[in-house]
Amino acid sequence: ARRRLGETLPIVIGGRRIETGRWVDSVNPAWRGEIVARGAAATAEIATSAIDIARDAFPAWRDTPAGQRADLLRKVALILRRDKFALAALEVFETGKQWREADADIAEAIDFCHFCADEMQRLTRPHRRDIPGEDNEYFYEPRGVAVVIAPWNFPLAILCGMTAAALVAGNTVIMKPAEQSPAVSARLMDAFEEAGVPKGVVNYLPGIGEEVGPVLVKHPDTSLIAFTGSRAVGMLIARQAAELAEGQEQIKRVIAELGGKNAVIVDDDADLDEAVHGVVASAFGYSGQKCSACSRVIVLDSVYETFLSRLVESTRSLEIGPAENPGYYLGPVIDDEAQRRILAMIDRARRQSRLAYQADVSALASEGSYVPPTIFADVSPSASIAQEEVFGPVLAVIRAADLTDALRIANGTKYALTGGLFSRSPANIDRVRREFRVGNLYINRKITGALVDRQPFGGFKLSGVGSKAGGPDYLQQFLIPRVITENTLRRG
Ligand code: TXE
Repeated sequence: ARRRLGETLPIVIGGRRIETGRWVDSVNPAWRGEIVARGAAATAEIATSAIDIARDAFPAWRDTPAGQRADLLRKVALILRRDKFALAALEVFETGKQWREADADIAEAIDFCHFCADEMQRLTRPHRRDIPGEDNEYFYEPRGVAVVIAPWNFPLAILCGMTAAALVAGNTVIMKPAEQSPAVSARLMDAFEEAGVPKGVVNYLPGIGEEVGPVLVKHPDTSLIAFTGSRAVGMLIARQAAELAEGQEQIKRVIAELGGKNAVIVDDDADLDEAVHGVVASAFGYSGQKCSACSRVIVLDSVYETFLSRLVESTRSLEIGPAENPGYYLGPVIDDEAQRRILAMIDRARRQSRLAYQADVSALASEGSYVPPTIFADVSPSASIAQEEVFGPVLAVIRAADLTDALRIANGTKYALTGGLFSRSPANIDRVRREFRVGNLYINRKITGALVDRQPFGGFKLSGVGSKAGGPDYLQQFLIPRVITENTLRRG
C-alpha cells in the first residue's frame, strides 16, 4: 500500500485553481511506496485556455515598468529564502537529491531572481548613439507569451531561472514542470502569487509533456519556448516551433539547453588525489543525474593504471542510501523508468567494455529506484557507453596515448556541454583551454557547479543553442531589440 505525504496540487491559471481528476504523482525515488504529492495533470483544453489567459495578461504586464517587475522578483527571492529549508526538504523527498545539493538548488533559484532583476535594470538603461541632428535609440521589448518547460533534476533552479528571465523581461509565462517534480515547482508558483505577480502573468501547468507540450509549442500565440531537458524532446520542440501555425504572425524563439557526454582529461602530471576526487564527485554526485556530470574520463597512458585503481577504490567507499539521511553520498535515480533505462545501458556496455567496478545495491532494490555506481575501463571512444548520455551513475574510462589523442577523444562526441582537465603543466593547460571545445570548461576542479553570473552555464553542438543561463547575454534572448532613428532637426 502506498502512503501519501503531501497534498494535491492544482493547476493554476489566471489565479484560478483547477483539478482534472488525473494526476502526475511525485514518488519518493528512495521509497516507491511513498507519494510525496500529486499534481493535477492538465489537458490540451486547459493548456489552450492558459495561453489565452497569458495572452490577455500580456499588454498590462508589458507596460508595467521594468523596475517594478524586477522588484517583484526580488520579493520572490525573499520568499524562497524564507522557505529555503522546507523547500530543500521537499526536494530531497521528491527527487532523491542529497540535502546539500537540494539546498544548492534553492540557493541557485534565489540567485537567478536577483540576477534577472539586476540584468533587466541594466538593459533598461538608455543605449543611445546620437549625432547632431540624429537620435538613435536602442531598446528592448518583451516577446509575448513565453512557455517554460523544465526537467526534474534541478526542479527549482532551472524552472525558476527560465521563468524569472521571461517574466522580468515583460513576457507572460506558462510554467510546465516535469512530471516527476510537481511539488517543488508548485511552491514556486505559490511564491510568485505571494509576491504579488498579477493573475495570469505566471501560470502553472503540470501535466504530461507529450500531451500538453505540443499544444503550447505549436499554438500561434506563444512567442518563446524556453526548454531544458533531453536532446530528443529539445529537437522535437525546435521542429514543432519552426512550423507556422494557422494565423501565426511571428517566428518563435527557442532556447534549448540539452544533454552532454562530458569528459575529464587526466594529464600525466596531474595531482591524482585531486583528479580522483573531482571525477568521483562529478560522476556520482546526485547519481550522475546532472547534465554537467562527468561520464567519460580520458586518462594519459602513463598514469592510467594508477588512476584507475585509485578511482575504483574511491568509488567503492561511497555510501549509498536514501538522501534524507545526510550520511549517504548518493541515493537512487529519479524513478523506476530511469532505473530500467540505465540498467539496460549498463547491460549493453558489458558486452562491449570491461566492467572495472560495480557497487552492490541489491539490499536497497526492493525499496527504491537504485542503480549501482558502475565504472567501465578500457572503453573504446566509439563505444555507445562513450557516446550516449546515460544520466546515471555510470563512468567510462578511456585510455589516451598523449594529449593530442586525449583532445581528439574528448571532442569526439555530438555534445559540447562541460569538460575538465587535471594537469600541472602550463603549456598543456593553455592548449586544452584552446582546443577542448565545450560550453563550460573546468580546470583542476570538479566539472559540475554553475554559479549564476560567475559560471554562466550552457553548451553548443547538440547540447543546446549556445545560450548561457546566468550570463551577460541571457536575458536578451527573452526580448526583442528595436532601434528608433529620428531626424531631430524636424522636431518643433
Ligand atoms: O528530460 P525530458 P528530463 C537534460 C539532461 C537530460 C534531461 C533529463 O541532460 O538529457 O535533461 O531531464 C517535457 N513536448 N538537462 O528527463 O524527458 C517533460 O514533461 C514538450 C540539460 O526531465 O526531455 C519535462 O517537463 N515538452 C541541462 C521536460 O520536457 C515535453 C540541465 C523535460 O523532459 C515533451 C538539466 C514534448 N513532446 C538537464 N515531452 C542543461 N543543458 O542545462 C516531454 N516534455
